[in-house]
Amino acid sequence: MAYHGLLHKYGSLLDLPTHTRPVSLLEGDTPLIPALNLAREMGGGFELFIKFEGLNPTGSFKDRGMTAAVSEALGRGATTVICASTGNTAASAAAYAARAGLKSIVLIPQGKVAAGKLAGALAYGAQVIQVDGSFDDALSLVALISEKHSICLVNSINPYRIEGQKTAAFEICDTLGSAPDWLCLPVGNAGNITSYWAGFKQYDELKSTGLPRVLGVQAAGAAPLVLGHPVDRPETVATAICIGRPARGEQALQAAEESRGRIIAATDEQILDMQRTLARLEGIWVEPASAAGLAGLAAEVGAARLEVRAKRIVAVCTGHGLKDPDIVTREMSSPKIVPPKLDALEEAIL
Ligand code: AN7
Repeated sequence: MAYHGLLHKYGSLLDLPTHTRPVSLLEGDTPLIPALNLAREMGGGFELFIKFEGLNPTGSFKDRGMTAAVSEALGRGATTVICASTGNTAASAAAYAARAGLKSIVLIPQGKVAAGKLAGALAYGAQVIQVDGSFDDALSLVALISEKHSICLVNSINPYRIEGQKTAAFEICDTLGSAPDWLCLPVGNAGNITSYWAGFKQYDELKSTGLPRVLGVQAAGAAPLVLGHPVDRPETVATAICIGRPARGEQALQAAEESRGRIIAATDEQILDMQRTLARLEGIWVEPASAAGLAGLAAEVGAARLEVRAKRIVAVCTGHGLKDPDIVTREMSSPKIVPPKLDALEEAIL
């Protein structure tokens, strides 16, 4: 059967107003890839799957919530959408707004957004404003301006973002036949973890698919939910999750507690190490933030803080490696140059 996108497939399970007018890029339906090599590297004895959300139309998981939020905004008669973003929300909002014929404005923290994300937002025609401040400053600003003017806010404070994002949990259950034992994922502004938990609970009530325990992972330099207080100057190489005051922090903590899971922090070194390992062992290249969930999992398993024997684990990889190519190339010396001669090539590679 032809695929018509998430609102078509799961719309009846999402709490969206009747005025909603679907705007879709055929997002979702992302693969759940078995990661045998990585599971073995972590010690083996369990099943590990990667939900590769970087394969969505704009290269990140944000497209799931954005199809819902922009569809609702269009149906309501909005003409302009706005968001604050560490990059992926910006690119997604810009793409869906373009498709809907809406104007999009995105606020990004100056100098802290990966090249592929900024380029995306510009390519899709967004008006991009850099804020001389953090993501959290930008989020406060868009909240204020959308209250004062008729501009639709499409950050995950917007409830329809959460509705659309729940579909990732539905897909995992549909593919596996039940919820996994553990779900691990990166946590920034905490919309995604909130949505997964809501989605799993809804599906369990409907289809008795069970509930996973949730392991949320923040970057150590931006870990307000681990520290128990906001972080005024968050710092991490995983720019996507460089967030000090998560809008849905309370709900993230609730998801961890209700699921008998937890929220932990991974260092930048652990995150970059996992990004490399995942690419080299599995052929799956994700952006740094997207490796945080797996980095946290590896640390917990390695320290025997998490019992994984015979368990089924799903790791959510939220964004594609192509979003942030600099992080890889800047650490490496540039590839060797040879003259166009066979003997020179032989000498270089054999
Ligand atoms: C790749 O784009 O907040 O905990 O403004 O881009 O739901 O915020 C991005 C977040 C994880 C964290 N992985 O998700 C934004 C933004 C990637 C991300 C997260 C983000 P949330």
